[in-house]
Amino acid sequence: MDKKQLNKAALQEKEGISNKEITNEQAIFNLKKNRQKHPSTEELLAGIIAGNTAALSRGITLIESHNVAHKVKANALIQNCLEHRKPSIRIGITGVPGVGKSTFIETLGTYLTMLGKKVAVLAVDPSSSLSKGSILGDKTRMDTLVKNPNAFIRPSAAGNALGGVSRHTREAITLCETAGYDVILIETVGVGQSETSVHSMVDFFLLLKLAGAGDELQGIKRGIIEMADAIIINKADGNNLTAAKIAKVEFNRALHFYPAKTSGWTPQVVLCSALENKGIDTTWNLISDYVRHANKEGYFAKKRQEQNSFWLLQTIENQLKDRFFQDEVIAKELKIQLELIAANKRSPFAAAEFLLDLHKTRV
Ligand SMILES: Nc1nc2c(ncn2[C@@H]2O[C@H](COP(=O)(O)OP(=O)(O)OP(=O)(O)O)[C@@H](O)[C@H]2O)c(=O)[nH]1
Ligand SMILES: [Mg+2]
Repeated sequence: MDKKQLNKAALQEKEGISNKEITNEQAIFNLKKNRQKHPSTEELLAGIIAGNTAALSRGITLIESHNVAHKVKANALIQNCLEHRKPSIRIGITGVPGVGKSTFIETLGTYLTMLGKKVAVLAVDPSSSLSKGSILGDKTRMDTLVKNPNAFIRPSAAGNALGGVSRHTREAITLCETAGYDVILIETVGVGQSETSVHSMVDFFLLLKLAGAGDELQGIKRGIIEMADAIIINKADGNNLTAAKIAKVEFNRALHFYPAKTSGWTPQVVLCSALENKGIDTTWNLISDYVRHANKEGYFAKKRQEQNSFWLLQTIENQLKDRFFQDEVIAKELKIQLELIAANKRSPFAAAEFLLDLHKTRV
């Protein structure tokens, strides 16, 4: 009897479970038993399909790894997950630091689990690393959700390249859907390109705002408002409530000046207090209305397809760049060409052409 069969037999004996159930259960058993060992792709896949959070976490760690062997494994895992994905709603949540994104996710996530849903939270933060910055704060602000058995919270490690972070997040979504999470919430802080990337991987995009502060103060770019399917005015509580009500009227008026969405959906403004659990149900009803609307129009699936095409092209672009800049010969020659340009001995275009031709000979 090999080790796998031994594990299977031990588990069967311990749990008294049938042969049919054994594959996934066995995988989880193996994962728990061999915590130090690297699980095989099959074990990870079976664990993820069974909704095991340890397997899901390890799967995400694998896709975030820069190790070449891990990348091969990660690609196989993602490929195998595709056909096992369950339907989900992907929601992006953005807003300036401190607007209350994490608190909002904590309240909305808890509400959704009370409706019987499984909720996964992924945080994209290009400005912080796992050990410092707001991500650690996020963990503490999702105190209740973190302990909820129907919730899974995963901060994304900040990579050097934003493209990397986004790609990992998108792949993490696939793993969460395979694990049976109905709602995927993606938190991103309004910095750099992160909202644009998150917008292109979600079905519904929520912008959290504060009343009484101008757009400039809130660091909100016009493009972000255009991307939003709903604007949530958070912290509509206590002394802030009156200002929040005024802001709602103003936003509703302002939204008329934005071009109509291709989905045919009219963005809505909702008052919310994440802290006092107000407006959370209204927000969810709104999202559900959107999903119904988008499904009826065939837009829901169409948008996901368009996003897939976008990510294919994006990935090619990123990988071509990576391959080019990681090539040692190119790196050396690039230095020389930069010096030639600085000395006015070569034009940037001629240098680019030279380097691209050189690269062509090396692939
Ligand atoms: N009064 C009030 N305070 C809130 C509300 N939501 C969040 N806060 C407070 O605002 C502060 C920031 O909340 P977070 O949820 O961490 O904000 P965030 O947008 O996730 O912040 P970053 O992750 O740093 O970008 C905390 O002190 C929260 O308690 C709310 O609805 N009302
Ligand atoms: Mg946060």
